Amino acid sequence: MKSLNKNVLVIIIVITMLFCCLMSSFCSVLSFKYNNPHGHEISDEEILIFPENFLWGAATASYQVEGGNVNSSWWRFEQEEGRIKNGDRTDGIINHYGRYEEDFDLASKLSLNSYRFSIEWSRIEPQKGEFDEKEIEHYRDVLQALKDRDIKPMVTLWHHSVPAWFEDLGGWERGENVDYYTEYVNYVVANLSEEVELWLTMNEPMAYITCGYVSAKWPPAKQDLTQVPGLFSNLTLAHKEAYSIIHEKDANAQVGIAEHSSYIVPYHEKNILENIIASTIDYAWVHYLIDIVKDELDFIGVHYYYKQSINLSLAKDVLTKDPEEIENQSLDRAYYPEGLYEVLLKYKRYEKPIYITEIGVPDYHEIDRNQFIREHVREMYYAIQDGVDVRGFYYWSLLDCFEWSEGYDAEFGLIDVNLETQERTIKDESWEYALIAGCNCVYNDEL
Ligand code: IFM
Repeated sequence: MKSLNKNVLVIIIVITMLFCCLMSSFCSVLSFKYNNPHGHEISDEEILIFPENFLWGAATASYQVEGGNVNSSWWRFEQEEGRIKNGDRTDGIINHYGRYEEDFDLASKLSLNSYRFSIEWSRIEPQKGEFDEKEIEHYRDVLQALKDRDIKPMVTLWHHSVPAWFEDLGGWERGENVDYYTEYVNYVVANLSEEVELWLTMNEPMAYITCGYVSAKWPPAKQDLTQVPGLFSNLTLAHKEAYSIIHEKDANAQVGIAEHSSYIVPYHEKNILENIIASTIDYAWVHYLIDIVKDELDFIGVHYYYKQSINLSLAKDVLTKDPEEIENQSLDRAYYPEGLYEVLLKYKRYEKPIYITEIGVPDYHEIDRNQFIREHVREMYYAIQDGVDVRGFYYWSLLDCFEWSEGYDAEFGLIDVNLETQERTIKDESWEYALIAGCNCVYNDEL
């Protein structure tokens, strides 16, 4: 009976997804035909000013910056031959765990008033049911160090890395394992909720599913599409449970989820099929999940990095890297600031506050980070003008860090970290962001 129920549930989820995708595509094609809402008017103000109390921050994730997370699934993975580019390792490299005070001093120099970071589940609960007080004390110290500098924390409870024991028990594949996550969340929230108002229950669940179970570039590195519906329903359930736990402890807390949203468009604007595929992927990748958890969301965390085009005239790589887009790429990413405006407008329908919880560019590429940030901030300004309630912007990332299977090849940081000496230096290309954060405004260079 139990397994019958589970199968029925999976079938219902798949049918609902397909139905929603089709409806969304249909509506989007209609709007493409009759009301193409592309772009915005350019302001004639020289300086574009943001709402009061706007949060200007930077983000990191525990596994990518701390080092020494020996009980994580990722630790095991990075020791395996050929998993990480150049055989890069995390231990003793960035060491934010030991140097967070210094890093926050630099964040203050950059005029940041907020910092998004994640708690490492595998530190807090290194073995099933064993909670490590010393580690929760560490994060209490981190929060205190932020408070001393007037930097508001945004805390992610789970950012890609899970304890190895959790993965061994089947991880997010098994519905009953959601309870392990809620026990961990209970423990963290009971200990830290007095110091935290902004929580993210999880980071980019769809990226976790895709990289862990489709491309198999991340642990548990399984290519197994049959797991996808179950993972999806377990993760959305985990979010809902965490939402309730946080609110039971603190009714004023603000709880969100961080979503990876690229700007997906038809390569040929008038090609109906490309339009349908683009909006179907957009719906399945981002909005389906939000539709399911929207009653348990106080805000939405939006990540925007690049544009992707659907080009059916290509023999392969239909979700394309077109030649003129590649020109602007690193990590196979096509930068397109205007896409941020379009993506934000799509979130307007939920009528929830939005924080841009990640946006960033690595620095091995020609793109000037000052310009990159200025242009994206400007697009965010226009989205606010057009009614999207954006309340904060977090650059990814504060520090150069471990870019998962890409190792240290992609250095996104506002702050350079010397990988041998751990010495920190604010990059020249980060100062414009400091100006923006300091004045709560951006220079309008489109005039
Ligand atoms: O480094 C990642 C982060 O962990 C999740 N969002 C995208 C970033 C850059 O690729």
